[in-house]
Amino acid sequence: MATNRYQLVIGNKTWSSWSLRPWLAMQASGLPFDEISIPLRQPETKAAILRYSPSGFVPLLIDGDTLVWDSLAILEYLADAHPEAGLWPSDRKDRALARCAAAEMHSGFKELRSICPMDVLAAAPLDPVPEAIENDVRRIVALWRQCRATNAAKAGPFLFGAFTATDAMFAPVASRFRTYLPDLKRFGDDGTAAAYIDAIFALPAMQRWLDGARAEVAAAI
Ligand SMILES: N[C@@H](CCC(=O)N[C@@H](CS)C(=O)NCC(=O)O)C(=O)O
Repeated sequence: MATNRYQLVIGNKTWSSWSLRPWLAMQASGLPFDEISIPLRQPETKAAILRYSPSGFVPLLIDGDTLVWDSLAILEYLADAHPEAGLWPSDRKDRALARCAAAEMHSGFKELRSICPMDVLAAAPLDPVPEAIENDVRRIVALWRQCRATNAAKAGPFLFGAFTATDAMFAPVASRFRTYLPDLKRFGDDGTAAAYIDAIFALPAMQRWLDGARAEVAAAI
C-alpha cells in the first residue's frame, strides 16, 4: 500500500548506479517516497522490473498514473514538479553548464563505466590504471573544476554550491573514484575533485544509501 505521492523503483544499493541518482536527489531534497527495491542479477530480475517499468530498466518513478523511467528524465520531472527544491542552478548560464555536465554523464564515460562498475562498499584501487579510462577520468576532473569555478559554487561544497541534479548524476562517479582511483592527482586534480568526493560522501543521504547497501549485504549472508 503506497503511503506517499511518489514510489521509486530501484535496484540494489550496492551496484545500481542509475538508481542512486534519483534516490539521492529525492532524499537530499526532502521529497518523501516509497521505495520498491528489485534485486538485480537474478534470473527473475527482468520480469520483476517489467512489472513496473516499460523499459525493463530501473530506476522508475511512479507519480499516480504517470510513469517516468530513466534517471535523467526523473530528475527533470522532479525539478519541474518541485522548483523550490532547486534541482537546477538558478542562474541560466550555470543551468546550461549543469545540464551539459549531467547529459555528458548520462550518455558518456563508457570506458569508466564498464571498467569500474559501481560497488559502493568496495575499496579496490587499480594498479596499474588501465589506459582506456584515462581520458574519461581527466575529462570528469576538468568538468568538475569548471563547475566548481562558477560563482554559485562559492555557496557550498557541491558542483554549483548547493546540491543539484548534476551532483545526483555524478554521485556514482564519486563512488567509483573512491573505490578504484583514490588518488586523482595523476589525472590533473588540484584537490577540487578530492574535496568534491568528500562532500558527496558527507551527505547524510549518501550515508543512508551506504547503510542500505550494508544491510543488503548482511541480509544476503
Ligand atoms: N539510461 C538508464 C539506464 C538504466 C539502467 O541501465 N539500469 C540498470 C540497473 S543500474 C538496469 O535496470 N538493469 C536491468 C537488468 O539488470 O536487468 C537510466 O538512466 O535510468
